[in-house]
Amino acid sequence: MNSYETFAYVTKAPEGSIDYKKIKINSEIGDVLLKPILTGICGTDRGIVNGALSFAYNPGGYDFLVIGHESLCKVVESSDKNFKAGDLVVPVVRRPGDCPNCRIGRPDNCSDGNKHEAGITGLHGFMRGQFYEQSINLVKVEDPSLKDVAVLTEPTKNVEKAMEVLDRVSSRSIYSSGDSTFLDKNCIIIGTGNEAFLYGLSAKDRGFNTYMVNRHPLQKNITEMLDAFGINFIDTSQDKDFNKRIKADLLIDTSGDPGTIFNYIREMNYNGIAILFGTNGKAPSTQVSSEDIDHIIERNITIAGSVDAAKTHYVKALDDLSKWNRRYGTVFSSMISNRISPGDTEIFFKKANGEIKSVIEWE
Ligand code: DN4
Ligand code: BGC
Ligand code: ZN
Repeated sequence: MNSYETFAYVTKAPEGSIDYKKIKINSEIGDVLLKPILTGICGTDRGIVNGALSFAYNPGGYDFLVIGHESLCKVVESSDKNFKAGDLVVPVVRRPGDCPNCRIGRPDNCSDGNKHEAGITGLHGFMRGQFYEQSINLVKVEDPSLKDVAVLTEPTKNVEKAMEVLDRVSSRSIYSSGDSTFLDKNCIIIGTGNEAFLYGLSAKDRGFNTYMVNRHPLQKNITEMLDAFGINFIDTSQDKDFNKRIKADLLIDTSGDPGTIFNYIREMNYNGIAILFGTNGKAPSTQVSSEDIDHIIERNITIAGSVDAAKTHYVKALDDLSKWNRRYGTVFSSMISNRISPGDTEIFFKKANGEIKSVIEWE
């Protein structure tokens, strides 16, 4: 058991708040001591800080939660011979409970809710000067050229899991076109944040005609990046009938906004698959009509939730990052658009100018 003091970003869950201060960790199990290099800020962190995610809670014995679940860390010392000082690692978010899925290494599919998530549900996260981890929870970054982008491993692992969901669910019918590809299939991604970008790259890799939508224009640096990736952007405040013009075979929601989600689901193509991913406890409710239900049934539309991912998806995510980094170079690495010093708390309330991914730079 390790006990120590360190500086950390702390919140109170689920009410929300954010503070950067010295904290005391009373006891922590772990054979590897880590220091973060970069930690990413995502929609989930902002949701917790703003009190919009009711599922977040503090670890037992603490009246606060160290926030942060996206990180690239450096090993400081290790008593596990598979890790040595200087190694780059990404710690996983979810820690298993005792259900059948958790016992086979799939806590992402936990069947009773008794798992924990670092920085989210009952376990301290990674936005702190140092922490101890059990080596089983670490994924090594073997490709040194990923140093600048490996902080994106965690958000990318969610995309790999969702694509696994797509593969499973799509096998209920012939989902590809007659020529065996997805080249005439449409993927619509709701939202233009970091997860939407990673979904866009993955959908493009699979051959989909890929569209990202938001209800306002985007800054030039963002549209230029989308052009480089071959992803279309639609500003639905201008193109109000886009949902009727282009019908989705694959819909991915990163907004958590029920009204917007149903605008697309009620127009989806036959055998369409909607993957719901965004969570926003403060989004307004919407009405679903009997025609909407008929549409879903008569066209064999699947609506699937997808959360988190398993260790295998972190490994696949690292391969994605290597591929995208090689293919798109600095356009890809500039997805890490804003670097912040420890202590800044404003970034949890307001996106930085031109933000795709803001990170805290610890060293
Ligand atoms: P984010 O950057 O806040 O992304 C949300 C995106 O949705 C932003 O681009 C929003 O635009 C956009 N948006 C909101 N409302 C609408 C709307 N009505 N129409 C179109 N676009 C809209 O966060 P992120 O990319 O880090 O994460 C995306 C979401 O996934 C968050 O809700 C996370 O909590 C959730 N998430 C889930 C998992 C999981 O299930 C993992 C990671 C994240 P704007 O308002 O910023 O302009 O495992
Ligand atoms: C994380 C997931 C986690 C989810 C909880 C996301 O931001 O990437 O690992 O399960 O939040 O909603
Ligand atoms: Zn996240």
